[in-house]
Formats: sequence, C-alpha cells, structure tokens
Amino acid sequence: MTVVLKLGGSVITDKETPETVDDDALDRAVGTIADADVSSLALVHGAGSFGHHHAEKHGVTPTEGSHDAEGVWAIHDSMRRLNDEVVGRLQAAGVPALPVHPLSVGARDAESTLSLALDSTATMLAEGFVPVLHGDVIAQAGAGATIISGDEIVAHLARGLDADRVGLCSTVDGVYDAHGDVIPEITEFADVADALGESEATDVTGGMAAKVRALLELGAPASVFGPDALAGFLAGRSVGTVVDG
Ligand code: IP8
Repeated sequence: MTVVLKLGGSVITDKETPETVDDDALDRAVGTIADADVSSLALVHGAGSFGHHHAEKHGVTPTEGSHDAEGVWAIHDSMRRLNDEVVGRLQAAGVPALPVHPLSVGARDAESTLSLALDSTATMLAEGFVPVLHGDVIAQAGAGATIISGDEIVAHLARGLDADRVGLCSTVDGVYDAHGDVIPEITEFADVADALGESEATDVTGGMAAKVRALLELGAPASVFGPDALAGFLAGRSVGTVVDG
C-alpha cells in the first residue's frame, strides 16, 4: 500500500511570521505519522511562511521564471531549511525520513511539461525510507527557473508511484458545500461545480475548484482533510472529502 501525503505549508508553519515553523502543529503531525502503520509512505510539504516571500521578492511564480541564480537559491534555500526541519523532526520521532529536493531531480520543458525523476523516491520507498519532497523552484527551458507547488509534486508522485491513496492535510476539514458543510465524496466535477462557484466550462486560476479538478484526474482516491483527521487517514479510514474520479 503506497500512500502519498501532503502536509500543507499553512499546517506546519506560522503563516503570520516569516520563516517560522508552527512547532506544536508540526510535532503533532510528526507524532501521528510516527504512530501510523503505513508500509510505503511518501511525504510532500508546502511552503507556508517559508519560500513564498522569497518567490514574491524575486518575481518567481509557476509561470514567471527567473535567471537570477541568487534569487532562485534564496527560494530553494528557504524551502530546504523547512525540509531540514521536517526531516529532522521525523527522524527524531523514529521515522526513517530522507530529503528529496525537486530542484535537483526535476525540470520543465518550454511547454511547461514537468519531468521529475522518481528513481530516488521509488528506491527509498522500496528500501523502507520515507522520502520527503517539497514545493520548490525548478529549471524551466527558456524561462530560467519557476515555482513548482507541493500539489503538483503530489499529482506527479501519485501517478509515477502508482499510489493507492493520496492525502492532502490542510487547514480546512475538507471541501465545503454552499452551506459550509464538508462534502463527504466527490466523483464528478459537475456535481460540485455550483458549490465551488465555478461552471465546468470555466478555466481556473486556483483555489479549491482547481484542486478538485486536479484530484479527479489522479487515478487514486484523494482525501482532503484537516490536521485532526490525519491519524484516521493514515489508519485507512475515509476522512474529510474523498475525491475519487
Ligand atoms: O506551498 C510553494 O509550494 P506550495 C513552493 O505547495 C514555493 O504552493 C517555493 C513557494
């Protein structure tokens, strides 16, 4: 059973204070992962209060690149330091975590198609390690380097590792309907388009609608849930919203 789990940046960092880990929240998530019984677990984390402000300062986005090596390094270095923190705490809790930095193993071509070599991640999993990837900057043909989000990495891992389950642990309890209730299951975008405030024909710029669309394409059931449901997710239970196209 291969599980891909993303810890959202806003779950593990203090969003209000630059470059600050939310100690309690990270320790709680790490403790839950340490207690879980998952044979093959790949982790991804987002940026939260790390990464984003450097990206903003240097004008780097998923579509706007930069050739300024110092700027690209500043963004990567910030994410690398957060990754060090996550890996270090997992190891301290007895989880055999190892870092995988997308900058070093991935690239986009001029059409923005992502290639992210999964040899290191797959071999780590097969050897009993827990690879920990993260949102990052990656080289892009013709653009210098652009941002790759944790969600994009999750989608790539889910397909490339043929994951059985995908979890997105965020600060919300799931995907909400128009009344503010968590939708237990989504199998068709059309069923929730109205609730998510988007028609099926509209192109998306981000937000939950874009996330749900991407999750429906994964080929594995994906759960969106809050930190309190992490133990349940890792125990194999249906928590939050299960998106399964
Ligand atoms: O928090 C963003 O990752 P995300 C990565 O998953 C950087 O969107 C470097 C800003």
